[in-house]
Amino acid sequence: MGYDIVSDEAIDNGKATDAYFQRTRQALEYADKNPVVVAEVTESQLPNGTFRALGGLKDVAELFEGKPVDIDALPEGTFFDGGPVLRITGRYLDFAELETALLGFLSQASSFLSAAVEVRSAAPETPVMSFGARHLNPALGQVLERNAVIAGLDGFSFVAAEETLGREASGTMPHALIIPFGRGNQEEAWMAFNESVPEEVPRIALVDTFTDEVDEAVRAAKALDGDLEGVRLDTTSSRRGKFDQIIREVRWELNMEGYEDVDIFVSGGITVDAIYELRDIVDGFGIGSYISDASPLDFGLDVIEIDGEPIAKRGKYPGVKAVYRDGSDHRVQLAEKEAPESWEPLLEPLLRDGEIVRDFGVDEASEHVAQQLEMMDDVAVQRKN
Ligand code: PCP
Repeated sequence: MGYDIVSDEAIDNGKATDAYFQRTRQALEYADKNPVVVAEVTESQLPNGTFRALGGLKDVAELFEGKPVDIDALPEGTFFDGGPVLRITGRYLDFAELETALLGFLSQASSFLSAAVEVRSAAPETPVMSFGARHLNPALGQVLERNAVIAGLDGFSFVAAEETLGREASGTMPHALIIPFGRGNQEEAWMAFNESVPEEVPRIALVDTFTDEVDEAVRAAKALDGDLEGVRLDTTSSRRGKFDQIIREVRWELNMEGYEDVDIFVSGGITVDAIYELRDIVDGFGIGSYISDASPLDFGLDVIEIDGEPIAKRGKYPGVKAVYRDGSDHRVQLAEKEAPESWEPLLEPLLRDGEIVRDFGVDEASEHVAQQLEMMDDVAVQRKN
């Protein structure tokens, strides 16, 4: 039967498109029109104070590989505020049907990346794991984890992303491991975990399954005496009350019993506000929905030049543009105008005549994000709500 997931082949050959692009081709071919155009992809045309981070370029490069077009784009992971993030130059009918997949690749990946960068900035010193694959169609799990890693998160849980990211997925135990041992037998579950999983897996016990977190945390510490590295509180929302107070109480009682070294991790519906509230009293976060549920960015593609002449639909700015950055200040202007020397141009070649002219290492992109977080510390990258 197969999954409802579009194949690579369908994406490559332009079938992952909206039907109106097929009509566009029919009409333009009928009228014998196939001009050389410049098209730009923007979220907002001019800076408006809202910063996002650009993801999805690896898949865009793959999509356009072999097509006779030139593409310039911001480097993967670049924080941007308005203006074109990508520019295509070529004959319109050489890429007309690819618009749908192009915008989808950029919109979804940039949504995950922007949310993950927001999370990273909220918890710069605290380990954060990406747990959101469960909320997505599995076809998107790898996109989620790639962007979590680029944002600088400390790990991810989705095993199918291991190969392309060249990193191992991490994780310890869900409630599904505890429940089969039965109420009151949590020790057996924690000990079975301790005795069965490879040494390098951190011993972190889930301590909210059947009884109070304080009770289970101390019991887990005693059961795995010396081996337990941490406890995880995934307290269900209906029982959460004041989560910070539950965490403080767990810390207090663990310390009182001599388990000062046992760390406390939290997960389940953690938002950026919760991160700010809890980051000084926990040792790590598992974050899923805050990143995976972020809205896709609203990118659009517009033709802004035909056969060398500026043109645009109403409400869009005609002419080929360049985007510049000076510290945290962004500026968009016509590319033909000379920019002040101190301004750094942000668009860089991605493809030349269909040949990919960039590498897409996650380490490089991650380093790029880290540098921007340091240099632009007055800028807040935000997820789209
Ligand atoms: C955690 C929790 C959330 C998952 C992580 C992601 O799962 O129940 O649903 O958090 P999010 O709310 O930020 O998306 P586990 O405790 O590992 O698994 P389960 O609850 O299924 O036992």
